[in-house]
Amino acid sequence: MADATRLDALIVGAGFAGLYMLHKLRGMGFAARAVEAGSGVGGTWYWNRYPGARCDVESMFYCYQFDDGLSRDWEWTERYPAQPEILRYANHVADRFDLWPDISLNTRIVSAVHDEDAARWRVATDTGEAWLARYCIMATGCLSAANRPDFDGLDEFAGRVFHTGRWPHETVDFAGRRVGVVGTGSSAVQAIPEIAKEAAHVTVFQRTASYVVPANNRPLDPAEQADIKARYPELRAAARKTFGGFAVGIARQSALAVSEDECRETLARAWDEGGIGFLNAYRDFGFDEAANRRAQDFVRRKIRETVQDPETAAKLLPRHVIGCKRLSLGDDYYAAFNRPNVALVPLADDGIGRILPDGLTAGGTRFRFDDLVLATGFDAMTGALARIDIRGRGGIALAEAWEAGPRMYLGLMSNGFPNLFAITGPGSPSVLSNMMPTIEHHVEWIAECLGYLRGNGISGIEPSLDAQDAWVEHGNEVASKTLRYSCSSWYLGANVPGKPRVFMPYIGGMPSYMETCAAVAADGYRGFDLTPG
Ligand code: NA7
Repeated sequence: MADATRLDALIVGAGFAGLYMLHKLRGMGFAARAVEAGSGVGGTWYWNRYPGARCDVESMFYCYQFDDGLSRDWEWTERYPAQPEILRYANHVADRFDLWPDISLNTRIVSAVHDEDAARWRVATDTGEAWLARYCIMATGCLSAANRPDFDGLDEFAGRVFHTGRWPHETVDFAGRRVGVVGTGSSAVQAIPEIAKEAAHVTVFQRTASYVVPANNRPLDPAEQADIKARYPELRAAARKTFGGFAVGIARQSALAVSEDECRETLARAWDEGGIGFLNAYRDFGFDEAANRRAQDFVRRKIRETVQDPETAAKLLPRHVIGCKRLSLGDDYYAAFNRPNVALVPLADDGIGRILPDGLTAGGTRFRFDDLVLATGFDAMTGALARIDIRGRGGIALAEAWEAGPRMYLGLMSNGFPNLFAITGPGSPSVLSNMMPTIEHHVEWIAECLGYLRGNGISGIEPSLDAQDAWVEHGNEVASKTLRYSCSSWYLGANVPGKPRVFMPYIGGMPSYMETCAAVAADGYRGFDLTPG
């Protein structure tokens, strides 16, 4: 470590969070560097290259707002951006702001250890490089650590194994192949119809049936795009006032205040419009079980109408609260099961039995295929941090401090880990919101904070235990009032065996969250201990 390179700020990750953080800090005169495990920038959109990968937030709002020139010049082609287009956008941003000289690619951070005497983070990489940084900023993403189940026999599978979140860069040819897909979450919902177009046969192994509403994707009309751009200031300001920072707000009316027919008509309009706004059609889908059942019934009816074989349709009917797990968007998921080359296998409680060289067993039945696609999601929100050996004051490991679940103040910092920030960390709205403006909000808060520390001769910042405990308690309390607690979702860590069940994102809504963050800063970083020097 003797020849560690000194920096003001080391940023872990060069996805949208890392790119903007780097740009922002460089602009303030800080010596900053982003270190990225991938061979390119883009984070989520670098790794998730599976067929059909597309964002479920509309293009015109899934983009940075910090630079008017960028907003003006970049043209999106579709209502929802496909992965290659988002990746091009990330690369355009890196080019436009000349970020490349300060990004290390193909470099994975393996450890970050706080050196109390030096008041610096000693950061080591898998390439043998070392950095000594005053600030360490985790821009590691919420859905970046792939969840690869430890299936018995997986290593013995003779064919190709793909994880949707670690898709190869070269084109994968499924022509003439029999493909097994495990998982029916958002990634599978997008990938299955595309793979089925090409493969000889697809067998889908479903543990939990998903609610899928149409995206209603379409090309973006240039006039429509120009109109939205012209109205960006007002539209973005309006979005900031919505719960999730999306372009669509939540209706004020209860689903139970109208007749069943009227509710169905409203939902039919939302269905035809497409998008995650479907669940915003009434205000209480997220809070009231009876209201929620109306939306559930609506989608179940749509599944029965779409899927021709009644037995298959019945197997596809979800049973849980809608919106409890992340709602999936897809225009052709249910219809894919009408294809003669797609079969659905609901898994019993004992799940996948064993992977065999040419397939797998489940429920005592043997299924044969050539390629295995694991659409099994992510160790969300904490996984990417847990995979780095992070040690704070007194050598305490983050994994140990978070043994019973993540603990952060405002989802930004954790007690015992001075000068270590997370962008969209657990305890912030993150995955419940539109990630782009949410990322920008955190980046700007952190940048302002570092500017404040520098301007006031402060060398260290760390949340007090009291403030952190109160925030975590508040987060739990808010979450307990919603229906999100009622199913096994990745929001709760329930998809990863052994992970503590804690509702990780903050569900109090973006407006109040942003207000709190601003008030904390305006109050001289209330709840944080500041170290002069
Ligand atoms: P998700 O939404 O976590 O979906 C993963 C799917 O894989 C889901 O159907 C899981 O069933 C299934 N799964 C996970 N582990 C297993 C095992 N061990 N056996 C069988 N099936 C399993 O991940 P995605 O990548 O689709 O989407 C992640 C987010 O990206 C999404 O929410 C959007 O925000 C974008 P389960 O439901 O846990 O029973």
